[in-house]
Amino acid sequence: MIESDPAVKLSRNEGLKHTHPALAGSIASTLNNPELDRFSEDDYEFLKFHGIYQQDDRDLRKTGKKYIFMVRGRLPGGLVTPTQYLAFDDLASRHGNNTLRITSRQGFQFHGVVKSGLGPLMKGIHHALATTLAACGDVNRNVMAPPTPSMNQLGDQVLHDARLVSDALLPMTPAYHQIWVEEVKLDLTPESQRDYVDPLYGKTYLPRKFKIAFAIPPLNDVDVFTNCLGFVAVAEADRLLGYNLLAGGGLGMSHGNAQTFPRLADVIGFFPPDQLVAVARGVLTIHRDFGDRTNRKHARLKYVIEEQGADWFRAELENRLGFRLAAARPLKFVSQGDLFGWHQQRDGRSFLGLHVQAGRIGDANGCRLKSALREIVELFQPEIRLTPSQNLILANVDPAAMNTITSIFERHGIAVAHQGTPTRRAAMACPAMPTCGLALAESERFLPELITRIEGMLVELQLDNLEIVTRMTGCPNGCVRPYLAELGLVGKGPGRYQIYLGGNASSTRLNRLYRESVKDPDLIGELRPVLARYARERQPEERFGDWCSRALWQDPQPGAA
Ligand code: SRM
Ligand code: SF4
Repeated sequence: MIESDPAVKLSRNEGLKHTHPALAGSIASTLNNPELDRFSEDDYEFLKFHGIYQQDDRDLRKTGKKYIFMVRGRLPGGLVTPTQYLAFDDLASRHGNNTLRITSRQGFQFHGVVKSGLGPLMKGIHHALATTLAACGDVNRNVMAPPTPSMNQLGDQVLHDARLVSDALLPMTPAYHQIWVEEVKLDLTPESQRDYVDPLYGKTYLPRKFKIAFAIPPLNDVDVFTNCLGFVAVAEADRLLGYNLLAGGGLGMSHGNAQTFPRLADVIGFFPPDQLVAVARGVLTIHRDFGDRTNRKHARLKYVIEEQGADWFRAELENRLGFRLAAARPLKFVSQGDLFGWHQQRDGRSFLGLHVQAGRIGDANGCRLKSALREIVELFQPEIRLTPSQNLILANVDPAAMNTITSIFERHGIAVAHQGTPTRRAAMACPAMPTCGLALAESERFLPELITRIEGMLVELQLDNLEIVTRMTGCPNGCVRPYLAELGLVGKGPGRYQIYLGGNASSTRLNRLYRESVKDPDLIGELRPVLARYARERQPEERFGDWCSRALWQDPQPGAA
């Protein structure tokens, strides 16, 4: 609670939030000024709370900066109605770079939007009954939940709970609607905005972002331990008994700054379903009140729990809740990732799991995924679900439509029955170049070629059908959670990567740094001897990540559950 101590120097963002608590800044006047192609540095910080990032096309920097915007949709549990999907597809063609990007938190991103397209894009998203409010910024972000159409009633209940929590934690600022939807003329002077106080977040919101995920064991398809707050369903015969509460996960770190590190959440306790929203608010307000507001690199809930301890955290939460949490129930995860191909739902209808390379829905290289999806959604109106592994599910499909859908995909160059090797399907990459201002190296654009090289090496070593969970990022912020992968590649500089090895199949163990900086052409050369040794030494059924964790280091790497 350092905010009230005048001797403490707060970060720049704290000052901005304090003087503009409604988060409007001067966004509206810049938006309506056709002479300007960008927003001010201050407004850039407020735009994030509205789900918008000001970027520039880094491929074009040599010839001068071209400002573009990324817009991120908030879609709890990754649920998208067919009408929304068609609207997003259309908006991406008209105002974006003609692609939709599935994010690693089940959201959609529009890239390459120019300033004059921002207003119509935002309005279009609103008309599709979706929002970008709080998709970014110092607030609770998109809430993740298992997207696979439920094989039992529990899945529906958990999705419902995820949406409940998401709604309960939304900021209330009227600025979003006034700027992007109603076009009401706002009194934008700082004086008029100065006294606004959000009922939950207060005047200065959170010290930093906050992330929540729901999981249903034994599947950990949301990487629940990497979230600030995790809810793990505990059930008996398909009936939800309550949730195990996890807190203090997070992955972002900076090269050369040992004060920053990836951390898995602690298991705190168990509570019944009717306390869900109270517990979510309790954890969020601990972050609000105890998070570091002086140093944004140290401002995540994970550092509060690391430094104060899980017992302190539990006592503080119980104090806020006014009741004690029960002891955590046993919890075990066995796998992460998605199902691919056609499967049957509990209600007799079908769903299709579709691999989307690095989450990018577009028409390129003979694979016209965007066009295929548009045709299929128009014809059959399936529900769309976005997965935390950047894939897509077409749900609630009439079994009679399966063959036609499969053939539409085939006509557009997509083989539903053979969606790539296990390693390709299990790979993820963040956007990095050319849109991400923080990228040190390529990621999404490099992934397809890198996987082709890995596939070649696996054939050479007679490991063809091996699944190696591979995740690549252009910098150490960890946007596709590379620190849990069996093979993690993290950008160190142009064309150079750190290699991390030793994550497990259930996403419950952090991997370890194996090589500090390897040039892109040397990556396979570094990996081949490790894979060759694994091929010789592995136990029956032993995964690559488990072997690395056991054989490459003397001391065991701690895991979660
Ligand atoms: Fe992220 C910043 C993309 C999930 C940790 N992330 C960014 C920005 C906005 C760059 C920026 O600040 O200028 C990236 C935009 C790139 C672009 O051009 O689109 C970006 N992050 C993404 C997405 C799109 C990656 C993807 O491949 O899907 C994901 C959007 C999820 C969503 O829908 O909300 C995304 N980011 C994550 C995750 C994974 C997760 O949440 O499960 C993490 C690690 C978990 C965590 O938060 O610890 C993550 N992103 C970061 C960080 C480091 C935060 C930290 O604690 O240090 C940054 C940098 C920052 O916030 O300053 C960052
Ligand atoms: Fe950008 Fe780094 Fe996130 Fe990749 S991991 S999107 S390079 S911030």
